Order: sequence, then C-alpha cells, then structure tokens
Amino acid sequence: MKRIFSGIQPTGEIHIGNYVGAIREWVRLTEDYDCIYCVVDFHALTVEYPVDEMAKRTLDTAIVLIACGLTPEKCKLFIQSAVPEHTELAWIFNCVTPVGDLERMTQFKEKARQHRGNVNMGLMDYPVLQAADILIYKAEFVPVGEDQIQHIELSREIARKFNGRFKPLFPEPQVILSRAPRILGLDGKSKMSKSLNNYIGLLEEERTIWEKLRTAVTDTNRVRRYDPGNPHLCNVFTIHTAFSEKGLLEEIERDCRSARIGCIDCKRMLFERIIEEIAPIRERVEEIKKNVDYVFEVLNTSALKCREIAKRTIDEVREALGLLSLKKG
Ligand code: AQP
Repeated sequence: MKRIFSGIQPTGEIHIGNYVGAIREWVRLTEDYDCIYCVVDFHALTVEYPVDEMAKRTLDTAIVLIACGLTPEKCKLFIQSAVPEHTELAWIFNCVTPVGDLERMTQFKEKARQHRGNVNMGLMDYPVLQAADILIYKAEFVPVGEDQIQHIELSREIARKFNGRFKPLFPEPQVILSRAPRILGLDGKSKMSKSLNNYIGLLEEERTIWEKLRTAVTDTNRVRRYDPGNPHLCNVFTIHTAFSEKGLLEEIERDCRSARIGCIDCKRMLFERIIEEIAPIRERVEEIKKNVDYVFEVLNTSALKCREIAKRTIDEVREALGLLSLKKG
C-alpha cells in the first residue's frame, strides 16, 4: 500500500473548511492507503497561543479526528511532538532549503502580515518542518486543502535537492485535493480559518450555526430577493457543493439563477445538509470524551509505531550525510 501523510494544527476549533477540505478526505483515503495523520502541535508554536490551553486543544483536536472516523483500525494518529525525529529531519532539510524559497511562500507572507509583532524563524520555516513531517515517513501522497499546494511543491523541491546532493532516499510527494479544496469564511473574502473569526465550527450549537449561515455573504450582485443570482460567485453555494448531492445542487443552481429561491432558502437547505452530516460526529465526540484513556492509548500506540519508521529514516539520512556513526564504534 502506498503511504499518505497529513496533519492539522491544534490552533482552535476545527471548522467545516478543515472538515471538507481535509479530514473527510483523510477518512475516505484510509480504504486504499497506509495513512498516517498527525496533530501538528510544533507547527502551532509559530504564532502566539494561550499556553494553558495548548494541551486541551491538542487533545480536543485528536478527539474530533477520531470521531470523524480516523480510528486506530484505519490509520495511525499521533501528536507531532511525540516523534522528535520530525524536527531532527527539519534541521537537516534547512541545510538544503534556500531562504529565498521560504520568503516567497504565500502563507508566510500572509501570516507575517497577521502577526507583525511576532515574525519568528519558525513561521518562515513552517514548510520545512512540514516537508520533514511528510518525508520522514517517505509518504507519496498528501491530502490537503488548496492553501497547502505551494508548501507541498516545496516539499518536492526539498526531496529533489536532498536526493541529488546526498542519496535518493525520498519520494517527491503529490497533493491529493478534496472535492471542496477552498472554503471561504462567512465574509466570502478570506479563507475560512481557525484563527480568523470567520468560520462554522464542527461542534458548534445548531442555533449558532444557523445564525452564522443566515448572515453569511452570498453573491454580492444579488441585492433584492427577485434579482437572479449567480451560484458560481457565491460562497454559500461553494459550501453546498461540499455537503449536497448532485440533484440538489442542480436544482439550487437553476432556481437561484431564475430567482425562484432566495438566498435564505438556499441557506436553509445548506443548514439541514450540514447538520445531517455533522450530527453523528458530534455524538461520537461526546462518547469519546467519556473515555479519554482510550484517546491517550490510541495516540501513544501510534506514536510508538511512527517513531520506529521515523528512526529508520533518520538512520539512513545520517549515513547519507556522512555523519560519524557511533554505532559502528
Ligand atoms: N478554508 C479551508 N478550505 C479547505 N481546506 C482547508 N483547510 C484549512 N482551511 C481550509 C485544510 O485543513 C487542513 C488543516 O489545516 P491546518 O490546521 O494545518 O492549517 P490551516 O490551513 O492554516 O488551517 P486554518 O483553519 O486556517 O488554521 P489557522 O487559522 O490556525 O491557520 C489543511 O489540509 C488545510 O489545507
């Protein structure tokens, strides 16, 4: 089986963009691939965060992932900081990565703008650690949202540079994009993000989900109820494409364009579809929370297995680099 790696940061509440852009796809891929998934807590250190909430956020993120279907029978799920070989490989990759490549990264530029007072080295180095996360397992595929495509291209570049200079140890990983790779926030402008207050949380109460959807920006050219709308300029319709089946999408497209339905009707249908899909996840979250020992067991067992793989890769890398091996005496 070919191997997949992907990760999510414990930076806050998991939202429907993370779910349809990544997590739901991660679950589907467990059918055909050897999947390794990770809560990337070291990545989350690159921005300011409430220190006393980090452990809880990390655990809560893992619980949601398990509730979404990433169970130990289907994949490995662990916490990044439990496998320190990731950061060891990141240092080595730093030595083959031009600074200019990192300065060009769109996410770095955006995050540097958002966090002007804290543009730290880790923020710029984020994609190098990401390359190490993937390549320490020699993963060939990385299911991510559209925002991560540039980083995975850099991972390929890093693999190429290492392979060319030292020894061909690493595959060049490919992106797997989901059916909904880019969900915008409720303002219809920027990407839906945990750290921007523009999201619908997977575990939010139905009442607040409806409140947020009700006021979400749609096609801005559609001013009055009887103006015809253009679904392809509407973020609510984009979210529909992630939650609704083909028949309903065709019906909405037709009725929106002819103004037979208004935005509020479209939003009501979307609300029902979202609730239908996420209700079982929320129930499972409540169940899993009653047995946190199980979650620790899952995370520990996976971390041990992943560490074995990671150590083997690091041994090969050290040899390729020509480092003195104390094992040989
Ligand atoms: N809006 C989105 N639409 C589609 N996919 C998305 N992803 C994130 N936002 C969207 C995908 O979710 C996975 C996990 O993301 P992450 O936590 O590693 O970091 P991120 O991309 O930076 O996500 P956020 O929510 O925007 O977090 P913050 O606010 O902390 O930066 C990735 O595969 C991502 O593509």
